[in-house]
Amino acid sequence: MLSNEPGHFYIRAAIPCGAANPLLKFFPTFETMFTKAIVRKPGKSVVDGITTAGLGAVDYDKLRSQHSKYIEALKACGLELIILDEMEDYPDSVFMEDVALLTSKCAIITRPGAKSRLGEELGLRKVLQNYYQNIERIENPGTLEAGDMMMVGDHFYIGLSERTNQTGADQLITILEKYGFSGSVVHLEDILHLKTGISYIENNTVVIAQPYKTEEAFSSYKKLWVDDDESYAANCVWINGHVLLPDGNPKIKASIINEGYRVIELEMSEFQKLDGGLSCLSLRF
Ligand code: CIR
Repeated sequence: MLSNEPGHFYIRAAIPCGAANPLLKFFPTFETMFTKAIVRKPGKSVVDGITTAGLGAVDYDKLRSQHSKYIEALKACGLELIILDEMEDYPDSVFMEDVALLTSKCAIITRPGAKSRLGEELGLRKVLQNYYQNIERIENPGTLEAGDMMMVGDHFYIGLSERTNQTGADQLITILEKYGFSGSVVHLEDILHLKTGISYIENNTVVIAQPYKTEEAFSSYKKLWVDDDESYAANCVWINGHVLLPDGNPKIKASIINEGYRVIELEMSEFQKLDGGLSCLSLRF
């Protein structure tokens, strides 16, 4: 099936697709192709972003350089970049992923659960209108940050966290079903967002950290386990056969390469100080 709706399109491979398929290493068959990404430039206020990391002060110049390299990596994966201006009033606005969920049929503007982030989503409709006919939104009292959403084909896992509440999740599921998608919730504890600890890298495979050891929701996936000393790398990003990975995580890097993916390592120290991972920095569609 090939569909060219606004946003990403899907190519369903005629041959069985999966990491278990030894052909994958030689003939990668992509289920999702992304063509674009939206990022937001980090403002100077980013150094005051929300954090629990305790990793010290953010070096703004270094962060900007890391952000530029991130953009180059997205381009190297074949994406066209849409780069939005800084929002100095919103220190965490560089973490673009949280304010919208982009699907192949609609865009959903979220309603951040962190008080200091509420408002980051305003103005986004104007940008998304260039790419989507169907734009939905999460309404008060729903809260939802898209770092809590993990897309697996037509299904969306929704983490219930301190940022995403049941009302937000219910609203999202109603919207998803309207477009022929489905959604299910995963209860989170001691983790910021769902994707802080798990990333779907296509081919029925997840990169997954220990907090999800007993999580039934992911039982059917092939799992590449991330050890505790590399837990930050559980947030990685699949783009068109590549996997973006934070540098300094040799064990999970080797596992991902062994599955036939091309790994691009990126220095992320300044974003890690702000509890932000690789997926948080862009909306891919
Ligand atoms: C926050 O706490 O909201 C930001 N400092 C980090 C957001 C990370 N976003 C994500 O995991 N999707």
